[in-house]
Amino acid sequence: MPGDFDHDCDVDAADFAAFQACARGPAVPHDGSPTCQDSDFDDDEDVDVTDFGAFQRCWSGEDHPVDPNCAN
Ligand SMILES: [Ca+2]
Ligand SMILES: [Ca+2]
Repeated sequence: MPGDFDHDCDVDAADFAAFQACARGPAVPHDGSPTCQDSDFDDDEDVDVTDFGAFQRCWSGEDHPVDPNCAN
């Protein structure tokens, strides 16, 4: 699921921590790890505020299932 980096079907603070670890700002390439590739919602090789916007749309809260289409 988009934004669900720890694969427990929600998007919550634990997932945000994983996202933050990849966030380096616009035009700074992420490290290429699977988590960072998933954090790069718009597939432009960075994890920046645009990706954070998509992450926010996917935020569901602890133990609330994420919408599979949230990032669209
Ligand atoms: Ca999660
Ligand atoms: Ca990006």
